[in-house]
Amino acid sequence: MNFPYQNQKTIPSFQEIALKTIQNEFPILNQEVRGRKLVYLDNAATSQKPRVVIESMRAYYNEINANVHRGVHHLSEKATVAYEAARKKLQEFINAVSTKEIVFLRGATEAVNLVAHSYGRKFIGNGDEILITEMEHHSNIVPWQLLAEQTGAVVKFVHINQAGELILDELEEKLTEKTKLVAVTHISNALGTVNPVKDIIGKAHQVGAKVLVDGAQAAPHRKIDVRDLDCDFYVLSGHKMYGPTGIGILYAKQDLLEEMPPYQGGGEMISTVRLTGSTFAKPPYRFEAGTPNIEGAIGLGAAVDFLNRIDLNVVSSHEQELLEYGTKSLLEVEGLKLIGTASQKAGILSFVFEDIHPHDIGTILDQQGVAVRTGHHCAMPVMERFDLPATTRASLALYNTKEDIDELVAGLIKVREVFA
Ligand code: C6P
Repeated sequence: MNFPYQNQKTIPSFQEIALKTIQNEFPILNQEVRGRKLVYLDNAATSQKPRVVIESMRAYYNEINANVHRGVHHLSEKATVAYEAARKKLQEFINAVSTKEIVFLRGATEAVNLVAHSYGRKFIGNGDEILITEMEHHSNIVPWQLLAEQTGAVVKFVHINQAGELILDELEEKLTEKTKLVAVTHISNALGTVNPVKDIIGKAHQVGAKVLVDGAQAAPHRKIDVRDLDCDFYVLSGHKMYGPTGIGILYAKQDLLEEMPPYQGGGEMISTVRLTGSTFAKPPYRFEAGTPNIEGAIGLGAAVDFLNRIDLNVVSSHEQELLEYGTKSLLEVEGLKLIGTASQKAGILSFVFEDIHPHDIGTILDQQGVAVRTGHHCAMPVMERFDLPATTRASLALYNTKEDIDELVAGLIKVREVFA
């Protein structure tokens, strides 16, 4: 007789129970896609949202919706308090010195563009150098190219090796007194490489360069401490860290923000406006022209609360365990090659599989209920480096499980059957 209670494997572990509870906080995960349980492995593109984030925005509209910093009436005061409380949560989340260093923007892309337009046009001129890397997302490449076109500055690159790691000797060679700014990603969205940003920042500062760190892929997965890093700018997107879309932050050291001219003009960012000219508000408001994304900021604040409560160190070790399991499982699939094998890696599994086009792989996986991203991942120079048009990318979040990886592998076996 098969009596289940004599088999310990039928009893869930502490970790399995905790994961189930976490998954229950994400209503969207509890659904079937094409008749199969949804397996969501496209977290680097955008993460799913926990109940607390969704509820915080619903409550904002149900209870306190009003414009911020403008009214003396009750609702406006409440909305302003909630909006500024969210700024405080972000400040503490990344250990910034002051809320004045936190600018709410649409996301990482807008934040890099702000720095390029405002800091860049004032402080980076003809012949100056901007040092970026071959593994950057387009949003940390194109703004610098546009700036260089406008100012005569030169964009230089640090290349990556076959494992997808920055060639640090090259970085040191290319850092000179001409370098005015280094822009580097904390974690590569296409390869998963975790860059030694603290060392890079130290080296850049020795030649007097400022450093912008693109934290879009880091903030959901590890504790960020901008004071410990000593970065000058840090950008992140809320939607990748369990918050809503359309909101993110630029962190910048206060003295830098004080010196930076406005990026956009409009309401809120001014001190006085006369027909003959205007003066501008202090940071961060100088950079928040117009009515901001109030519900987005509140939702992002709730996402920070959620991450604090779960504990990013726990998240990080869970995802690291999954990454190891995923790496091992994928390498057992014959004909599969991982792209991005850095010794320091986060939960991103980018791969090619025989000579099957990633879009076909993605489509067949989708038929099995498995969501991955396929394409160049807005990192075309990375694809060029590995001489590939595209990869398939599975990216992990705190609610993923070993079973999700097993489903991915089972889906890949199906892909092979279809193409046999
Ligand atoms: N990467 C991905 O699937 P926005 O679009 O502003 O929220 O984030 C841009 C961005 C900047 N830097 C890095 C390292 C990123 O990964 C991203 C967004 C998504 O990989 C969408 S292309």
